Amino acid sequence: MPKKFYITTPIYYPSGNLHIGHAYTTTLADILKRYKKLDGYETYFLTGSDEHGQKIEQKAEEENLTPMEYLKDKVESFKTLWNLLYIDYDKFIRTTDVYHKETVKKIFTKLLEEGYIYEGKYEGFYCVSCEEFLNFDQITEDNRCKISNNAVAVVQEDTYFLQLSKFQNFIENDVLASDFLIPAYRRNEMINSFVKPELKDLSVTRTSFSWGIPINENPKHVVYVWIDALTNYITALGYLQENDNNFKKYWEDKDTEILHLAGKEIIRFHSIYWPAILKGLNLRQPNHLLGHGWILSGGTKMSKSIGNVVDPIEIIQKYGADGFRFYIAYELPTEKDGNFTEDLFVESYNAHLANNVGNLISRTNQMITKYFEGKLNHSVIKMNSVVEQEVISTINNYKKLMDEYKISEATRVVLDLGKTLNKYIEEQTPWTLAKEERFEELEKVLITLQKAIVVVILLLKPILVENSDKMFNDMGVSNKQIEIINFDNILEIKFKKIESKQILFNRIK
Ligand code: ME8
Repeated sequence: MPKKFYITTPIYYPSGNLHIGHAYTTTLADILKRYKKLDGYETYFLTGSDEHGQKIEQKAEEENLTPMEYLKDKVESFKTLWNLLYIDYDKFIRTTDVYHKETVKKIFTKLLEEGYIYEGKYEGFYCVSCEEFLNFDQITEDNRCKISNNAVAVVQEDTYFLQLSKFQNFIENDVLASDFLIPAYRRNEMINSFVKPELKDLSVTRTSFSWGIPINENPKHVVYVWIDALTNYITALGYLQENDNNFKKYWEDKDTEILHLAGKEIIRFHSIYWPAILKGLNLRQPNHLLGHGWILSGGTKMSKSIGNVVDPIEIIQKYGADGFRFYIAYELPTEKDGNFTEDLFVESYNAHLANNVGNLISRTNQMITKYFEGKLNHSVIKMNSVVEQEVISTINNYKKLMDEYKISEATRVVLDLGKTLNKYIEEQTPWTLAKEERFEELEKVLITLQKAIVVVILLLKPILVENSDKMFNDMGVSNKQIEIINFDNILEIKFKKIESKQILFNRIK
């Protein structure tokens, strides 16, 4: 039985255009999916859009459109961005999809019947931009939301509450005491900020606006963001629906590795509310939540509501998807905040893709073509054993790090191998071996490089999706071989005569 992997991104609000922050999470998810696939897993990758709520209702009104009219173009623009970035998602869920709305109603009823939801009244602060009820410590002295900086509204309305207090013990002693939330330091953060001071019951319906899913029990109430949004991770798989094959396969089966990705501002919802909802529904818990840091711009979070955003499409059109994907993978480790500016991007591209990886492939391709007409005799001469050991330990380190979702560190290990190989060329001076007609030694050096470089290409394949086939071709790997290559057989693959020489990762001036 193949191993199984289910990965999700947050479903983004279509209240504005997506920016680099959204592209960050989705690209990380895509890289992990592609890695798992290469490692023999059956994979399922879910992304989508979170379409209900006051913010969307207001935006549509501003543009004189119905919410559905407003959403149409926005959702198309999400998909356009994902296509430009080579995002290989398996399903795109819209929370306005009928199956989702019907299932959310059933989920609500189930939680109500189980006694986890009760009717009451809410009074307090609300940030429309974040679609979030706020405590005193989440607002500034002049009544602004500390996250979005927008003025908060004071609301008072009838609502249903999810009785989080019933899950206090479970969240503290099971969920947050386990390895569920990554990175580990965020576990204490959640316990100290939200769980220890006592878990407050969560308002889960609204009556002051109508753009949402009306509950069966009382249609003047629409489900408020989190029960609608978080449950997408199971409604998309068919939970409580006629065809629930994917739900059985990717959720109920305990052997499936389930990973949610989310930015740090919504870790609370994913590590407290979501496990509580699942527990209330008597469903299994996901294996991990990777809560990542923010991409900053001018020192604060890059965000639609602040307006300090960089458009990913401009960067991709100027420099290609791979450069962008590489920057995300390597330069923005998930455990801390990071920066994106065009200068930093160009610097990174030149140092790693042009000078290291691109240069390595192009030099080696040229030497094999020039000295051996593109074909080396692998059946007689073996690769250098010291380099071979280094290659094997690189594959092992890389896999270990990727299995811990440490994409940046895993990428570093591959770049280090690239540097070692460039250094190997400098030390072996193949051009001198050629001049002195020491062809056997020369062939061994080039065989070593050819075999080691295809490992570099393979390990970067989940990231450099636009160019990886071209890179393999430049090293004499046929398209047929590319299809069957994996981490176990990479050192045994057969090479054909090198015919291509493509210009990859030129230095950006
Ligand atoms: O929160 N740096 O949607 P959203 C890094 N609909 N990541 C960023 C980022 C930044 N500057 N800005 C955004 C919502 N993101 C809800 C989610 S899920 C059940 C419902 C990414 O459009 C990051 O993943 O505000 C963050 O958590 C998400 O976009 C927020 O997207």
